[in-house]
Amino acid sequence: MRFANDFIFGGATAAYQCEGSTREYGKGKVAWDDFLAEKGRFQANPASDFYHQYPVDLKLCKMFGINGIRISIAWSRIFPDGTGKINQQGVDFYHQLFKECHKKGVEPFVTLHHFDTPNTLFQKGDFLNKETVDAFEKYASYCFEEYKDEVTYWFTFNEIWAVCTNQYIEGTFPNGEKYNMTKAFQSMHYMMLAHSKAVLAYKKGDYKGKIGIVQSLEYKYPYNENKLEDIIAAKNEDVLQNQFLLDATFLGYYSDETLKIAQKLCALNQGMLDIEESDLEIMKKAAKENDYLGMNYYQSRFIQAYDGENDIYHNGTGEKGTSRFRLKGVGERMNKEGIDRTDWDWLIHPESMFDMLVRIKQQYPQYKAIYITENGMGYKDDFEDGIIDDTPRIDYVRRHLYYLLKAIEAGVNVKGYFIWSLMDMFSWTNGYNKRYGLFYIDYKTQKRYPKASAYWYKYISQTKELF
Ligand code: BGP
Repeated sequence: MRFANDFIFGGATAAYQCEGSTREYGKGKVAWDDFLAEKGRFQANPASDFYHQYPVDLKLCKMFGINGIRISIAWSRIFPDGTGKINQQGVDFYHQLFKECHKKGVEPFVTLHHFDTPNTLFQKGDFLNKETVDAFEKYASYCFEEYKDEVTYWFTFNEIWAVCTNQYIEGTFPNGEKYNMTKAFQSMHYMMLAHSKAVLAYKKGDYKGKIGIVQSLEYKYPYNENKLEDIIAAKNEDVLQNQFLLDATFLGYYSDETLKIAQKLCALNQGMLDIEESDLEIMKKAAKENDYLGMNYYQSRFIQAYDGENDIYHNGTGEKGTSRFRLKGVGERMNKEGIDRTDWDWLIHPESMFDMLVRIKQQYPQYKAIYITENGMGYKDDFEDGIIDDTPRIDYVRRHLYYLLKAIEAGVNVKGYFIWSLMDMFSWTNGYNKRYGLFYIDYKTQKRYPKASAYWYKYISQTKELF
């Protein structure tokens, strides 16, 4: 089996993780700026200095057969306070960037929000406050019009689940709150409302391009598939991360099963989800208009029933075996014999990508197309004698592409694959020793070096065959 000739072999980036210049050129503050400074472990400057180095990165794309790039616009570069005053320098920067993409024959796939709500809105409650929903719609509409000649492929949000779990359950994103299921669900709902409003605004504008959303999905298997408690635990986690957001995306409402489980999980915090009928009206209209789903896929989970105290520990250093994720009344994530893990305890389980793709086709037959918008392996790359041998990363990607091809064979319409990441960059909760790039970055000099995976990826994109 081969990849279709128009298949996108892309590389993914995100503004805050690669641009650097976080407080320069008129950019407004985001909550991360202070959060990282307080923690004192690492910061997002200069990161990969994409703000200045993008011509180099796009040249590398062209040289290495990478025909698509995921870029996100930093909302606070355009609207430093989230709404109101526009920062022309920021507007111009993205014009230049998109123009350079086209000059190099690299199609930009542009995300409007990748974990970086402007601080002014964040401090007022972020997406728990409907003011942010409306501000997002305005920002999105501004970008649709401003960049209509340069951007054909839009995504509203990157990984609503990651935002909400890390902000309100795991406590690894600002403001570091933990175990608040109700806030996580409520914020997911309002972000889906914001997505829906932006999709409808785009379609109303009658632009020539397409629009969708990026969700981060993980297949949830019961640890013991013969044990009812584990089956229930796996379903809890599935609704929490996958089904709640997939329902909102494809149906525009929450199925009875989804709602029942969501309310059960909110009740664990004596909370209740507030979903207004008028929100659902908007979401139902928008659900029909999504042109594609972006699916970020890294790993699966094996869940067993858990009734002890909440206990989450994030392995942000790469010390294998230190992660814990146990949520009272929801479930506990387990390792599984025979399934290897990265140093950050992410399970390497490529078959599960096939299971997730087929599930979407079966459960939501109305989906139109899917792009794998992120997949890749965090690895402690060594730079030895000018050679960066990242064979484990090549294996990881090869095995995922194999199951992706199998899913296409099974009838799933997958149009492209973006490796996370194009080049090494800042990792939100892990810093700089967790590298993902096809291109190694020496952060002192900002020089780029192709890793073995870059040469391998080039070969695949040129031949359209998997080796
Ligand atoms: C996704 C995000 C990316 C990126 C990636 C790797 O959730 O969309 O921004 O960071 O995961 O995650 P990490 O950097 O935590 O290893």
